[in-house]
Amino acid sequence: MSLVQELIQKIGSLELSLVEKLSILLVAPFLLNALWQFIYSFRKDRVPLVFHWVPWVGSAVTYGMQPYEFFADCQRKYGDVFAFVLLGKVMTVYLGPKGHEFILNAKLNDVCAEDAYKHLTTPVFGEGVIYDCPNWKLMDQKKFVKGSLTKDSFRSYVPKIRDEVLDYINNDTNFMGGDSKKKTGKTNVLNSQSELTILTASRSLLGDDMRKLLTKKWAKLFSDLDKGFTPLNFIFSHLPLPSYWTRDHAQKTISETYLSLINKRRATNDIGDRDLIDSLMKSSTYKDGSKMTDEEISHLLIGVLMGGQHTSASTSSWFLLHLGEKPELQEELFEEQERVLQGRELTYDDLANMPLHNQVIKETLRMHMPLHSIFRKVTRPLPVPNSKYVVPKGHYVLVSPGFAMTNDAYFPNASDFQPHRWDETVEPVSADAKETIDYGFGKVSKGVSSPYLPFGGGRHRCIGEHFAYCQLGTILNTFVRTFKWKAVVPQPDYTSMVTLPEPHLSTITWERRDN
Ligand code: X2N
Ligand code: HEM
Repeated sequence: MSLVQELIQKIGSLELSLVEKLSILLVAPFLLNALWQFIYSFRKDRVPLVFHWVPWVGSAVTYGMQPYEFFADCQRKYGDVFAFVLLGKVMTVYLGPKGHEFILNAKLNDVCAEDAYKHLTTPVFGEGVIYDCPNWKLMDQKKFVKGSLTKDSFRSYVPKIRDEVLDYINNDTNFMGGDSKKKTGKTNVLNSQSELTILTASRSLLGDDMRKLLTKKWAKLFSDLDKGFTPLNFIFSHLPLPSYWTRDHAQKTISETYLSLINKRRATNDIGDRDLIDSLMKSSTYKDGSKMTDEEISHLLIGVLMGGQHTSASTSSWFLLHLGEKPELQEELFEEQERVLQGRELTYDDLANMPLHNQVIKETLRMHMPLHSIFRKVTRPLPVPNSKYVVPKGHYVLVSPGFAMTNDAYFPNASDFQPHRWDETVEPVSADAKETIDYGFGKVSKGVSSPYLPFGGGRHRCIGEHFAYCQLGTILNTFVRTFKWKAVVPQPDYTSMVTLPEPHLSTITWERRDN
């Protein structure tokens, strides 16, 4: 008989009224949980655990609402290393650059990203890719995708992305709705930027055929899939809820559509150098000689598009809102374009000559790193360097570069949006920062102790950085060319997958420059 059953029986046999017995049963879990924490606090080999009243839930609400405030609070009480309970999981946090190193450069044998993410990602992307395969396959998949994200491909993407943005601005009801006489208006950027992101990413990475499919009928499917990519899905991968069924149906329909395009291209021998699909069809042989199946390619396409969607839409929403508070910066950006372009249309190579545009993106990512928490599951007892602590197998580690990036200790006046803080930044030239390492998808920086890591670091580092800068730079250029706008920057909402601006307050008021 379990201890709990025994306790319940003991309580049952006590000479108390029913109400008294029930209240003991209700209160007991809380008291036992508190007692357990008290005893646990004596273990000198364990990271200090943040006290919580509600078993299982733990600190979920304070963390979920304001993670950076929660971390700052814990840092004051416990220092840079502490643990908290998040919905049944024990999360060990290590704040600051040493934490970046500890977690992002942890050994493959000690921590595991698959076990932290696969419940969320596999039903959305599909089987056999990203976190539903061994790590060496992920490294190869990242190599395959990265192989298609070249300067040449970006050169062909910039005019397509610009074309999509202009078409959207002119014709979508979020902006001019086809009325060329309309000179001013209000737009919810969260709506407009998520649509613009999927349109521009599909047109460039998936090609014209897939872009043409993005009509009203398809918008529903994409939104269904999207609704399956939330923190709720991170906590519960399968629940008997309609949003879970529509997620599964959308995954199936979208991957079948990608698969039929792959089949069509193969059947007509129509494989070129147009997009990511062509590229994956030509090079997706793993290092052990086996090939990705076409179905796996279609799942990888979903994963890559889904990842880029949330991060990029959030970033462009934020920069539009911040620039809306800084009309003088909009003018500086406009002048930068005039100086570089002199009336020409934008090309990819121009983007490199527009430092202020890139600094706007860089500063936006500093203040609003889309992923406020990065997780790994611990698979082997993991000693915390320079301490007596060991993180046991089965616990999780959490790293938050976004915490350092919004901290005055590393970025003076961290809460001010100042793209000019990056003027004349010389990248760190310490030996540590210059050294690189290749985990199988190209060279990345070996050290990850920079406080600025919006794209993560180590073997799971992002490969989408250059595509994101290409897409975001082109969107920013096109907005600055077309509009002047005003906005008030809202608070971040941390309860979604990425740190979004508060949805109901994400409006800009624009006026056309060619008034
Ligand atoms: C219930 C407050 O809301 O009381 F996508 F090919 C594709 C990122 C996983 C973030 C998990 C938990 C928030 C609880 C709030 C690809 C581009 C990737 C990279 C508590 C009451 C996927 C889970 C978010 C926990 C926050 C990262 C992404 N580049 N994309 N209480 O995945 O990279 C990809 C990679 C994750 C999270 C959370 C709560 C490759 C509440 C209120 C409520 N989080 N979260 N990507 N919480 N409450 C990606 C790595 C991977
Ligand atoms: C990984 C951020 C855009 C594809 C990551 C990681 C971060 C990140 C922090 C590391 C996750 C971890 O360690 O658990 C961002 C930001 C983006 C962005 C801030 C935009 C502003 C993109 C885009 C793509 C992409 C556009 C695809 C074209 C990936 C992939 C990984 C990754 C494949 C590797 C996942 C792994 O190895 O576990 N990204 N990302 N990302 N990202 Fe991005």
